[in-house]
Amino acid sequence: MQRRSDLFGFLWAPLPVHLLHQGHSVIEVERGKVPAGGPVNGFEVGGEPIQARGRSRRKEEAATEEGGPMLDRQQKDTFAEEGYVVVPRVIAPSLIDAVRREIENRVAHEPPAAGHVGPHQYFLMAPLPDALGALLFGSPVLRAAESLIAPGKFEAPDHVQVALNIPPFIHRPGGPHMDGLTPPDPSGRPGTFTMLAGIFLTDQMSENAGNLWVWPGSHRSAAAYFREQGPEAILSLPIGPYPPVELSEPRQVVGRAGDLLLAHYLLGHNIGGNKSGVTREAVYFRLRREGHRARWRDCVQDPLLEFEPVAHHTL
Ligand SMILES: O=C(O)CCC(=O)C(=O)O
Repeated sequence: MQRRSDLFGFLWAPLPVHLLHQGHSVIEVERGKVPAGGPVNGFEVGGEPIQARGRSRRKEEAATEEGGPMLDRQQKDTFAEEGYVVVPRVIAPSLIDAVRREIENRVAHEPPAAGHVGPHQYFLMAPLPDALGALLFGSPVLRAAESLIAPGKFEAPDHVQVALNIPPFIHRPGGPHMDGLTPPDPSGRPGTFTMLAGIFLTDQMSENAGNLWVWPGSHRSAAAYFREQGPEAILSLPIGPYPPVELSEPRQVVGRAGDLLLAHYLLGHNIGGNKSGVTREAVYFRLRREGHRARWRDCVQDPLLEFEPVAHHTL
């Protein structure tokens, strides 16, 4: 087990959405020492996606058919157990291409500072640009995410995050964070939500290519902490934006353009380094199940409360 010991690792936390404007650039300043990541959920580092083995992988084909089954039992159980799952080939290449063109235009109009490396983010508020809205509403993404909360539905998200990671960025995160805490919602409520939906716009099949880092199972440890300390403890965490819990070894999430990451709100995660020659491009939607705002206290103590299809899972 890894115990977080590096305070410097917690200096960075995402800016709250209500303080972010289009084109706001977030520079991560944390530096830290973390053991190398292990095999990655759904994939083996540098290998073929496990889910994709034995299946044809035609370039212009989205993995999931309209109306077809979404996450299978194993993927749902993986989400419950590890707090995240990567679903291959959810978004059609034509949608990915359209979003990348939109991002290219935005970068041309609001570029990062000359010589900037590492994270560079755009938080776009609703109404979302067409290409970005289509990622969620014109693809199987929403249905895939909702298959974890059925019969629940998500509210329409009020923003989308375009997350670039520009090389060469020599960096290892010192520990995880949770989103929406520094500072919380203007209402005083912490900015909790149900699930992060991340869409890979570029391939990130090897480590240290700008990949998101996650701490598998940390959603369960965080929930145990809030059961013990009470949910309001989320607003006064002792060392940065994550509860002081035992952590597993971190993993770098790998996947290809068009793959979908679904991550539990409580899953500890952070920005990684990028030693590849390519800017990592991803888009994140923060999805909140209808009614979440009123029951956030229960959600942070009972990690599967909003996830009926996996609620049987013994944690
Ligand atoms: O750029 C990334 O992949 C990570 C972004 C992140 O950690 C966040 O926005 O909370």
